[in-house]
Amino acid sequence: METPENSASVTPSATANRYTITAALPYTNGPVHIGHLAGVYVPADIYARYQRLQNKDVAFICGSDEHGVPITIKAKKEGITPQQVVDKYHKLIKDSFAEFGISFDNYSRTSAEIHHKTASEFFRKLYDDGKFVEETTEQLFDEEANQFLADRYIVGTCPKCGYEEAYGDQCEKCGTSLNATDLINPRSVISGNKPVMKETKHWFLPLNEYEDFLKDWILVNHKKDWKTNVYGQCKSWIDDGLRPRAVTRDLDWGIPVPVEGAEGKVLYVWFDAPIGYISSTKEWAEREGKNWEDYWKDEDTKLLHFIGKDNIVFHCIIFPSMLAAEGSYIFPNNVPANEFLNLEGNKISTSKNWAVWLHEYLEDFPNQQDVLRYVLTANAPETKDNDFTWADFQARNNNELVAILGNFINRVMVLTDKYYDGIVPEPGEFSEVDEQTLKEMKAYPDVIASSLERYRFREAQAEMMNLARLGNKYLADEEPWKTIKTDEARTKTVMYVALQISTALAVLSEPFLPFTSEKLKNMLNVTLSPSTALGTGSVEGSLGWNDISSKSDLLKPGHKVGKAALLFSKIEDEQVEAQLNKLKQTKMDNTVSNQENNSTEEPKVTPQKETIQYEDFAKLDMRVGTIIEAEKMPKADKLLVLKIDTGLDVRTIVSGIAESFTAEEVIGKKVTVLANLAPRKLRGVESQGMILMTEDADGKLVFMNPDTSTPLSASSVDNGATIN
Ligand code: B3M
Ligand code: ZN
Repeated sequence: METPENSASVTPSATANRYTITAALPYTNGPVHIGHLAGVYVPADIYARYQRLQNKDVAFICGSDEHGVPITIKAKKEGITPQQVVDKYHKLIKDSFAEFGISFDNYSRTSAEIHHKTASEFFRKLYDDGKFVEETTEQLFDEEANQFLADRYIVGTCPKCGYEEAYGDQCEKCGTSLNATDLINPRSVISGNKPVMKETKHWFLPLNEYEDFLKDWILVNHKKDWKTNVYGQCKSWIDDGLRPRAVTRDLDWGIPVPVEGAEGKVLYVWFDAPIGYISSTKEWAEREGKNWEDYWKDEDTKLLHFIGKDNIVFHCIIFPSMLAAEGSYIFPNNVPANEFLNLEGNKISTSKNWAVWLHEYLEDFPNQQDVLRYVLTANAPETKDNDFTWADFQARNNNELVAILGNFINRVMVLTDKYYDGIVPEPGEFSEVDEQTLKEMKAYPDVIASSLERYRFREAQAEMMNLARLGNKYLADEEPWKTIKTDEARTKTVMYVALQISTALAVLSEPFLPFTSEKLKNMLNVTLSPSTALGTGSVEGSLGWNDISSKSDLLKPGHKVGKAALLFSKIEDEQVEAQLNKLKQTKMDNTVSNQENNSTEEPKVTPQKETIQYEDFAKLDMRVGTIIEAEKMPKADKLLVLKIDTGLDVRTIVSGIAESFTAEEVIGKKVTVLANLAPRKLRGVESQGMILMTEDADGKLVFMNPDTSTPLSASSVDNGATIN
């Protein structure tokens, strides 16, 4: 067993008594899969259950995120209304969570009236207090669709990392939060067209005004206790400098902007969604007769946001700035964001159907929710992206859950029934081994708690399994099935000790394996305090987390336990093969549909642009230059910073060719330079022109240089973008 490294900082006395635990509101544009569970909902649930067992006052809050562009895109694709989309997936998602034992105190939805009201009032307060900057700016507009393009309606090249499929509000590759107008080479998701610029009025939250607050709050106060991935992302955004961010959109799906002169505009989904945590808390508090403000405005409440890594900027920078602007709220104490889970070596993808969907899992593995919870926690992407494989799923079930935990409990229950008719025997004198074993058992609540308080769920669960290992080893060493023939008194003591460990496991496994814990409690005939998701308060005779170390008899001699029931069953090779075949089929389907798409859509990828006149062409000032210096742009996969002698001058050009050429390779090359392209800044470096490139038959980039007389055609690449 490991001893806690810095238990001093996490002793229960240092922790709060009230917890508001939020889990990211899932977009209702598809069902939920194992990536969602592993990244957000299982760790959040473990934490909430654990705090309840500590008798803390917990509000575990979630709901469906029903606004935003992904939902309208889905509706368009399926030919139904956005409302139909959200109704369908809200139910599916809510059911999946319930089936997997995610013990939300409330699961609401952002289409709920209470949410519209809460979000509108929040906006209105900031508006009335003069916290917004109202500005008419030019935004991207799709003339064909007759619609402004924001967020996921627009894709283009990320100015920061060069990723070509970045969205209008965020690059999913490097996590940078963007304004749509930042994108290089933007194109409309609706029509594929290049947008035009059109004026429109919006309200901006001037994030720059919250820089000092954020610096102090995150960079000073939370440097030590936030996960390094979270802290690092925040630091880099703050260091890069924050800019005003539009919190309204020209869309017809969302919460109407509650001010005059804002007809046809709605709140930006990332403005309303986090307020969804507040409205969901209100809905719950109203139902339960509580005061919601205790959970959002009391300094003694610990607010925690469980999210995936792509949501960090919204929860650590934007939402806290909104809360600061409002003025009466507490700030999150921690944002334990996880990395991503892959599936069999590939990125989980809804559109490619590369996922294990929760509702499908349950069809194939009925009543085996805990197995999936266990494997996802054992493999949780806590510090880096991780891989889910079916082979690992099988191995962890068969070698750990069945062979260790299941086996131990089964032996204890069967022997207690057989020898003592299910009555806990009176122990004799404890041997040194017994004393040592009980002592070790009593140490586990603190050890597991220390990991949980630091959001190390894999470690915590591994320790819980170590307790089952302790029990298994104890039985194997003490062999009650042998001593029963020779030493009745000794056998009673051994069985008593084994029953205490079983009871400890019923309590300590509850956050991780709630269904198993439930069965175990029933078998042992004990109750937990407080029982799952049912509020607070100790019930006489029931067990809480800390009773494991403090109570002398967890199960008193004379207590009657029930019969053994199977906790886990072996997963057979055929079951694993069936899952792998399913994925193989998905891969084949994807290949076929790719080929189909390619054969029908290929010409669409690079359609010929409209005819231009010679006068247009004549405007291009092209020169032959020589690359005299080259270096890689730090932290950008694609960008090289080049110094080019054009004959006119020596100028700097930032070019997106680093994936095809090294800096050394290009020095001395002759290149064609478009010299009179308006300069633009990339990653803080001003690029003064563009070098022209083309592709060979294999799609490899080739310099259009005068020596090889490459034709001036196909694509030219620069400024991190492919200009077709
Ligand atoms: N719906 C993004 C997502 O599902 C978003 C989270 C909102 S939390 C306030 O990844
Ligand atoms: Zn990027």
